[in-house]
Amino acid sequence: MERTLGLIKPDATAKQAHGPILTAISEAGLEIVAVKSMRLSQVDAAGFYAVHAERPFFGELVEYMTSGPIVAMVLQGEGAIQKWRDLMGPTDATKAGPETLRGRFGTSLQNNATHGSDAPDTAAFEIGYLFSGRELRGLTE
Ligand code: FUP
Repeated sequence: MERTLGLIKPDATAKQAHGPILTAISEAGLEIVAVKSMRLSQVDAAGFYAVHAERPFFGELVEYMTSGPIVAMVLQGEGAIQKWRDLMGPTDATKAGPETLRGRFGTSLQNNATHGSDAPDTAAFEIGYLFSGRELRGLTE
């Protein structure tokens, strides 16, 4: 069983897309191990996207990711990383088909509605960055 980190980004939560997105995840056969709503600080967002720190779009990406609430999810299943990325569609929402989540809810390369880890090592980093061990075991009160 593989795990991946999924995010519903501020543009999608602003248009109340988290309901249909969670439904699509369940219909795709992915298990939602943990889910929570949060607002990232600038430091949180910069650390999450540290791999992009030298890229020209980094500042705007951090601004956007801190512009409103997000929903963070740990998704589990066979081939969960690729399954979630297939469900999201390509990074650039303007190139994403209408059957994909980015095609349905995203509007641009930056405002692309969702995030998903791209490999097992990034999934482990991203899950650990946003979730504690007790949240993953359902032990929060
Ligand atoms: P993805 O793996 O699909 O999340 O895409 P990347 O890791 O390549 O990029 C991370 C985020 O940076 C994307 F969700 C969108 C944003 N981005 C831009 O805003 N501008 C760019 O030129 C490239 C990526």
